[in-house]
Amino acid sequence: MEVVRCSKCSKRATISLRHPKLNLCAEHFKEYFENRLTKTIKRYKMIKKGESILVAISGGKDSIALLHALCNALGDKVEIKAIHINLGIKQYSSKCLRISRDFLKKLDIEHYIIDLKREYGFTVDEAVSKLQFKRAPCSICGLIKRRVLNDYALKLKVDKLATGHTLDDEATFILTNYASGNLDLLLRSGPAIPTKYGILISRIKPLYEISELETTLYCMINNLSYVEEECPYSKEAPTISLKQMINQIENIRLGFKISLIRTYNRMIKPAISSFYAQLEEEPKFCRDCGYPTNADYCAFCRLKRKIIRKS
Ligand code: Q46
Ligand code: ZN
Ligand code: ZN
Repeated sequence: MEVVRCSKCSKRATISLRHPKLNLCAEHFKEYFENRLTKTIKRYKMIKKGESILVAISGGKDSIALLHALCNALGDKVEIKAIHINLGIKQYSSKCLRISRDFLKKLDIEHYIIDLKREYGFTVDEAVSKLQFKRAPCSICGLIKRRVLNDYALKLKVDKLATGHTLDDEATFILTNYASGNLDLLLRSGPAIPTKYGILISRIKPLYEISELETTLYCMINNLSYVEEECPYSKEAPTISLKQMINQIENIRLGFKISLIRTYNRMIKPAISSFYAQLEEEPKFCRDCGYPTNADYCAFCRLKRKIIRKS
């Protein structure tokens, strides 16, 4: 049987990528992954030297790979901190907490574990059970996570908040919102979202051009443990099957996902932005917490109030 050799050295290749077409040994795959990360950061001007970055760790493969690669590639150029939120989702959150805590302990960086129940008075499970007929669980959970992360990024006075969103997440997000014509959400997405009103922290997605297959391989090669089971609420969300369908298209048309997100950023997003700029209204700020909103109270404060009312 023919031995496949690494495209960079003569060692036996352990990984074969289809796009770009590369056969790599473990060492060169690590190097390739970390180079891709720094190239993505440069391409979208995500980080400046000396900035402080707060990385959100869920315990899943993407955020674990992100933090590990970020420390290796940029640990001497930027200040890296990490945060994990215990969301209180059945047994799933306990696993996420255990894996995140073990991983963070091994890294020599400042990190924070936030207990949603203790700090905000409710868990995602409680929020979902009280509001289940009004909103999908992932939409409730997403709102809570965005808010908690922003609150702590402000408290810790960091420059940027980094999340583990991958190429697969972004391609799925773009196609889903094209289909529903949700221009507002599309506009709020992208690889680097600047700070706004002095209260919304700048958000970056260093894995924007890196696939989930690559983050899985990176974790395996580096012996990084991650939560393998899916969140129980993800079964109700169509994301998993959509991702599979997008990967089927990728198998037929190599480079489809990258081309989709790059075209969106280069051509579609600027067009939507200029359309929305004409419609932009004066910002309002929540009467309770001061976060921007288009109503008297922001979505998070309204959600909190509903949960308390139903308790
Ligand atoms: S944790 Fe939360 Fe995810 Fe679970 S409820 Fe949905 S959004 S699936 S990444
Ligand atoms: Zn090699
Ligand atoms: Zn508010």
